[in-house]
Amino acid sequence: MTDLTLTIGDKNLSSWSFRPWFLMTQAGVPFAEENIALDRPETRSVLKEKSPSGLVPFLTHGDLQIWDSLAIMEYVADLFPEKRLWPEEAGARAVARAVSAEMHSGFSALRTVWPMMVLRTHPHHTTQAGVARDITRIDQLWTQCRRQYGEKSPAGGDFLFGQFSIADAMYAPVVSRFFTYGPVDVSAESAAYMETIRATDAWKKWRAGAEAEARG
Ligand SMILES: N[C@@H](CCC(=O)N[C@@H](CS)C(=O)NCC(=O)O)C(=O)O
Repeated sequence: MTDLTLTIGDKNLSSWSFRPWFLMTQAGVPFAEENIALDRPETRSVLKEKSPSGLVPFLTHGDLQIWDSLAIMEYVADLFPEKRLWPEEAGARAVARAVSAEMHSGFSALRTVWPMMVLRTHPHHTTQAGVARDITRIDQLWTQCRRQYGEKSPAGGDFLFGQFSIADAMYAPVVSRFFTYGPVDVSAESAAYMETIRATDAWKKWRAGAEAEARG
């Protein structure tokens, strides 16, 4: 199956684009990539013409268009069941979905005050209370996932649920933020998890893409 096209925004900035791109790249799902530069005078009209929601990312598969990062990843998981993009065990899968949904609908302080900027390091520090609360909760989630599922996973693996899953893709932009604005005060499990994400091929490829875009 090679007829999937994922349309994304700038690699330095577009955190929602990063998620399905990271998932599909890391899982070895074949797809073509289309880019729409954000923050340009023509961005609005291009998005309005091409994207069902006026936002990126969106996935095109024949006549079907799917907007929204999480829906795209669910669709990819359905198309490629052999990739096991959710944990196999029902309880772990339900928790992985809850963890992913919490990211999708939450952490607004972190997302607003610490926007993803893949190529930047320590642009500023802030002690804004909402950000601190979000960091605490994310640390708690990562630590709990690693202890209860990752470390006990029959298949092994250093990701949240052992083997790589959609939950990891949901949090990849948070890992990027923590490296940009950190250091953040997190558990040993969370710190190790951040290094696991940073060591993936998909992470390195996305970063190289951001650097290439910056060179123009
Ligand atoms: N809930 C959507 C959010 C998508 C979103 O907000 N995308 C941003 C980029 S990260 C966007 O398209 N912004 C349009 C713009 O900057 O003009 C998803 O999960 O995909």
